[in-house]
Parts: sequence; C-alpha cells; structure tokens
Amino acid sequence: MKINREKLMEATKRQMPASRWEHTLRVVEAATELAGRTGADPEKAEIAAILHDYCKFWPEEKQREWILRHRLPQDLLQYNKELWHAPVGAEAVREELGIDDEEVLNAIRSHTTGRPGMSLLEKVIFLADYIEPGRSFSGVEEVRRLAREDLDRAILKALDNTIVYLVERGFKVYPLTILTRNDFLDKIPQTLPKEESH
Ligand code: DGI
Ligand code: FE
Ligand code: FE
Repeated sequence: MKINREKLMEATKRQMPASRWEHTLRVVEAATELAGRTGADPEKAEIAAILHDYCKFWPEEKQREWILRHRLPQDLLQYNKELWHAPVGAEAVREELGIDDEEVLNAIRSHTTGRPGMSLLEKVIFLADYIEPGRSFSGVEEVRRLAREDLDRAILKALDNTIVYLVERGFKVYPLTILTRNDFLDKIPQTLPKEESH
C-alpha cells in the first residue's frame, strides 16, 4: 500500500477536536499491539486505526447527506446518529483521501457494530477502539483480559456490554449489532447449555 501515513494523520486530525485525536492515537497503539500479536497486517491496522473516526465530528446534516447520496444502508437514519460515522467514514476516506483498500475500508465501516464474518483486521480495529486505555466502560477490564486470549470472546463480551448499555437506557439496538453477536455466539464453543427453557 503506497500511502503517506503522515498526510493521512494530518488530514484526519483536522476533522476532530484534540480529545478525539488523542483517542485515535491510542487506538493506533492498541491496534498495532493486537495486530502484532495476532498476525493481522500491521500497516493496514495502523491506517485503519488512524482513519476509523474520520468523520465522527462532522455535523449531523453532513453525515445524513452522505448516507442519502452514497448508497449506504438507509435504515441507519432510523437509528442513533453515533452509528453513522463508521459507514460514512469509509466512503469519506475513499473519496477525500483516495483510500481504496477494501480491507481497510471494511475495518472502518464495521468498527462500531461489527458484522457477521468479520476479518481479522476488522476484529483488531473493533477491539482496539473498545479497549484503548482511555476507555472506562463498565466491563472494559474483562474485555481487555479476554482480548489477550481470544479476540472472538472479547468482541462477544464487548457487544454484550454495548447491547445491555443500550437496553438499560431504553435505546434502540441496530439490527447489525444483534446479527454480529449471533454470529460470534454460533462460532464460539459454548461451555454451558446454549438455551434454557423457561
Ligand atoms: O466512535 P467511538 O466513540 O470511538 O466508538 P464507537 O464507534 O464504537 O461508537 C460508540 C457509540 O455507538 C456509542 O455511543 C454507542 C453507539 N452504538 C453502538 N452500537 C449501537 C449504538 N447505538 C445504537 N443505537 N445501536 C447500536 O447497535
Ligand atoms: Fe467510532
Ligand atoms: Fe473510536
């Protein structure tokens, strides 16, 4: 991949407040560490981490327009706008920065909800975003511990935490988040009976 890393960093930094850029740098660190340990492509992990929140601070209206005009899933508009920056970000870095590596674009696109059949690179970016040292979600320590042993189990726990958080606050859960969780449940060997009758 012939990409000028410094230019991408400058371009991304300009899109966001300093605190979000600091989060981004911590995600780069975490993604580099996870990639090194799991065999994910370290260069792609770094680029995807730099870019993952590219349009997080774009105005809501601008993100809405990108969803309408770039053939993104229109059902996003019925859900929390916090979900939009992932798919919009993938299109934005393709158009504005010329990123054409589909693996990197997929990692940006799926970093908030995951998706069934995630690649290793997508898992690395999803988890790095969740466990970077600035995060203080309830349950994050367990996800950090699981991430040292098994990426799939760590992502399942992170999805469980996110879904519980959303349900407890009465928020809608985007269907893709549920589909991703079901996909991990199917592929992780269960030690307990899967279902109990009530
Ligand atoms: O962008 P970051 O803050 O670094 O992290 P992120 O991209 O994982 O975004 C997290 C936000 O997205 C958080 O406010 C919860 C929200 N979110 C994640 N999954 C869902 C969701 N919101 C809804 N409504 N439904 C979801 O499935
Ligand atoms: Fe994000
Ligand atoms: Fe992030």
